[in-house]
Amino acid sequence: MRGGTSKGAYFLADDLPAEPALRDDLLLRIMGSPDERQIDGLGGAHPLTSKVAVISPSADPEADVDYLFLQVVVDRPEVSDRQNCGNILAGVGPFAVERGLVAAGEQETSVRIRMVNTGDHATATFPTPGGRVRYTGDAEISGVPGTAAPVVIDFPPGAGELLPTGKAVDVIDGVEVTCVNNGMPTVLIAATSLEVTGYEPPRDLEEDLALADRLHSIRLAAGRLMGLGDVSDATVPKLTLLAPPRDGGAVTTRTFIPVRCHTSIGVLGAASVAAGLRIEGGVGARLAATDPESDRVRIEHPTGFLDIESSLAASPGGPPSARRTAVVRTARKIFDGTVFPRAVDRPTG
Ligand code: NQM
Repeated sequence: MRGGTSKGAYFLADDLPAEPALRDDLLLRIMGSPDERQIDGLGGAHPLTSKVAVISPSADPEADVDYLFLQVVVDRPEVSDRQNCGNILAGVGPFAVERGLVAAGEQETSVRIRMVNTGDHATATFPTPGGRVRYTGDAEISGVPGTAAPVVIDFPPGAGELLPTGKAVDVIDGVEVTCVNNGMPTVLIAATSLEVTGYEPPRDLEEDLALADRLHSIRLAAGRLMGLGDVSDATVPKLTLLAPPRDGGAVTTRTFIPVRCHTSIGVLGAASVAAGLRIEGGVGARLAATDPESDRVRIEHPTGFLDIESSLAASPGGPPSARRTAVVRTARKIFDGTVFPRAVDRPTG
């Protein structure tokens, strides 16, 4: 399925081995990793198209289904559960209805989802006229051609700290950063403090090897400050370069996930950016144009913008916390069938 601006393989948990090492080995062979072209599997040779959702009925009374997100690394034999994905999340509700885990409503269906990676919850609402998922509609999201049915996703406040380092600003390698987590650990950096404008195309930024070195070093240090430990092999925290808006939004972004530069922006990444822009004294507040009267934040990215509703709750004497986050995405069923994984390699000779 396509979920938002990502694409992945969605599985019922029961159809995969329960043992994580066996499951991951199978998923690598299904997606065609490790191989930078993923030529022998379903993966699309980019982190945004090498994703897996594992869905099962939930034992949590607050949820209908459990959603485990797995990032299948393209060019290394690695599968990571250390991050969540709000784009792939957009396909979880429709998948749950298609597979009979949740009964469809006559007009629309709301599916309560427990996101296993973080323990946070989300509710996805989408049209199901006559009890069948409708994928067509007039919602448009930047980064996806055409229009489709809206999937409205609501996120109640998560359990973690919005400012995991306890500070609005940390200085790493002489660069001011704001470390924020509103569903996705993200390091906000003013693009100009890394000698780029923040308006460059993703490919130009990816080819800047000096920039890559600096981002790598900042990320390792930020990971430790954020309590994530050694993140050299993890896909979090993400790094978002910020610049003043150019198209009427609140801010322009270029997000590293964490090596490739996102062609748009992740949903939970955007949730973290939106919340981060409202942190008093943070690097985002200085250059963003947020409207204090409105929860709506338009985040510009390389292929357009993402609108997100984000509000914070002040806590007297302490850092603020997230109150509510909501976003509109779309999703589409692309293929339903049997996948034939690459066989386990046998030694030759
Ligand atoms: O932040 C890419 C994506 C994502 C994650 C990434 C996402 C999110 O666009 O919620 O959706 O940051 O690796 O799919």
